[in-house]
Amino acid sequence: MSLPLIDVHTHMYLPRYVALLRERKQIPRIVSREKGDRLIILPDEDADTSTSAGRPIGSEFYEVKRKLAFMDQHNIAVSVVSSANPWIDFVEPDAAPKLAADLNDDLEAMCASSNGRLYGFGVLPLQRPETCAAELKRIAGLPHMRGVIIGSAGRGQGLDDPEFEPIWKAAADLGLFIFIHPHYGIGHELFPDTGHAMLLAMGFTFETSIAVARLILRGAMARNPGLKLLIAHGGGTLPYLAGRLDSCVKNDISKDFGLPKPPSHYLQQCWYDSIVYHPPAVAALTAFADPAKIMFGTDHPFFRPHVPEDVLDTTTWAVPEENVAALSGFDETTKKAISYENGLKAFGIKLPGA
Ligand code: 5CU
Repeated sequence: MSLPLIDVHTHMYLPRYVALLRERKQIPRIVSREKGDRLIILPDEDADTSTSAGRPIGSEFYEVKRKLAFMDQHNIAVSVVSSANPWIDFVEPDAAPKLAADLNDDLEAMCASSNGRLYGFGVLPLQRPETCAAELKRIAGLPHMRGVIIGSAGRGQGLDDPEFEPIWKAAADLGLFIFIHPHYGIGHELFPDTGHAMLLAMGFTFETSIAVARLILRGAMARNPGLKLLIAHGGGTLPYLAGRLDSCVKNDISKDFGLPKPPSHYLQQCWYDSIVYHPPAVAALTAFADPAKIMFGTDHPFFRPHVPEDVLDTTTWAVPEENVAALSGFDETTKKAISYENGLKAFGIKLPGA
């Protein structure tokens, strides 16, 4: 019998957000084409004027019944759903606080009617940082919300933006998770003509790594020891580069970061999803991070299999399969911990029916 799964990295574009993307003429947007709708979100996709720009978007991106069908197909008992990139980054600052609150209420309502199958990470109006602590406080009162998803770029100045300090403090005080996820990627000029592959594999993972490293080096975790960061895609490159980061900080004759502990100490306090695909990568992650802080994820509905729409919900997707297979070398205790026990504990939830 396969183990039940708790999926902590799984996205949706909520219907209110989809309506907004359909109205837009600029990136991010959804365009209707003869062969179906296309979702255009990534920076480089803006330049592509062909009918195959972006990626196909079907209702698996925004209908809750499709999320539940995917979960049933892959033995996922509970999902902690987050809005997908680029969240509300593009929204005018004055409109952002209300839109964030509306989306957070929509997500709570969706989770509340799921019979314990769905929980959520909300969004924050980062373009108005002074409003975020209050929204976090409001979110903490919503029974199915467990934190917020934040893009690695913040509002464009990185996560060590001094205006974000109240966000870290409020999240730590309220016990809410901050799920750090990439969107813009870095190094675009270094990989021309490589489709989405290099941006997603390298640009996204280094974007996340640099954002979290900056946050730590500027002392946000040292100042807020209760801060719970969940870092996407196995922490990008951080579990592998943590020793190098420690050494470079220690040997930097040009700068004293004034950190009470080396960066790896703070990285070891973080939570990580297990979306790294290969056994050696999960081995590196489990060797570095606290094994009680690694949790299964799928990145659904991205990386959709190329099958006709009418069989999609009964098709086995590669990403969950690969990430379950990547755990196969571990003992039963570790497998159980990553598959579901760590998620249950971190988010204070029960398996439905338990
Ligand atoms: O395929 C993609 O573009 C993506 C994306 O944009 N965000 C994500 O989380 N995964 C894949």
